[in-house]
Amino acid sequence: MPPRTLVLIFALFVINSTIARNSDNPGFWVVSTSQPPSNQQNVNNVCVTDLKDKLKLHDAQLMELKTQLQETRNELLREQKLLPPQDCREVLQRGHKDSSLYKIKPIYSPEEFWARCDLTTRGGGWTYVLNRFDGSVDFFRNWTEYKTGFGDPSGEFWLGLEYLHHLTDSKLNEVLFELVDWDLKKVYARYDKFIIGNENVGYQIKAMGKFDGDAGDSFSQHVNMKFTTTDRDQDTDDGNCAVRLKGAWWYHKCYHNQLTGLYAALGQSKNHQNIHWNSFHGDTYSLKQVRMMIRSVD
Ligand SMILES: [Ca+2]
Repeated sequence: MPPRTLVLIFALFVINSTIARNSDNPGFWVVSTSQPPSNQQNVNNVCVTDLKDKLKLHDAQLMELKTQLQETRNELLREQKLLPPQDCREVLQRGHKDSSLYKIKPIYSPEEFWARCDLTTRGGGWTYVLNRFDGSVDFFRNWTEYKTGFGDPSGEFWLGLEYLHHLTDSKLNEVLFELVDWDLKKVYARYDKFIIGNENVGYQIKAMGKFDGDAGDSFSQHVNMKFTTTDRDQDTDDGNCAVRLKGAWWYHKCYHNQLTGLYAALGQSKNHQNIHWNSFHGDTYSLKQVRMMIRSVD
């Protein structure tokens, strides 16, 4: 018998004597050790648990990578203008100059929608939330209408709480209020952060940033408040502020401002049911024009 064959036979003998079929795990071949089988099984169990943990971690990392890939893909498509801009700031960044209506789609919005953009005020890039200037649209509406929006985006209108949530959820936003009295004096109030929660939390104001402006701060008192309409009372008052004040808002008990109140000429206070901003003419002065707009800052 050739020496190489003898070596192979010896090697097979050694391997065969050091490997045994594990009776508890018939699917596995394990190296024999001097440890009792129970210890070996413990070691195996620890290994399996460790592998499962690693698989879970890898699955989570894979999901994260998929999300990043999708976002990068969307970003590229937007850059190539194959996807609508996310908001009016992106409309401005794409080179548009006309303050008009544009189709937008925030990242977390399931659908695209028309938005009115102001591309000139204070650097431009603002998405309208509310616009009132002649009383042509009735703002005394129910929950569904405030959720989905109403009015004419070219005229007086309310964007809709659902869209406002998607916009502020997708990017960090600031909010601007512009107020005009009957002498055409214009003032503003700006807050450098504005986040609206989803419908499950009543479109609550989750965050409101630092104030600046010459209108005075009459909104930060409303932070953490949920939205109240005639048919959904979520304010902190014993009654329903929307019913009493003929509007709908993030009332507390009840207001420091109300931009959805009744439209009325100067002096017609209508029991505080008019459009007002307390630190600008108080709550018995009905403002002539009001705009509420948001702009992404990141
Ligand atoms: Ca109440």
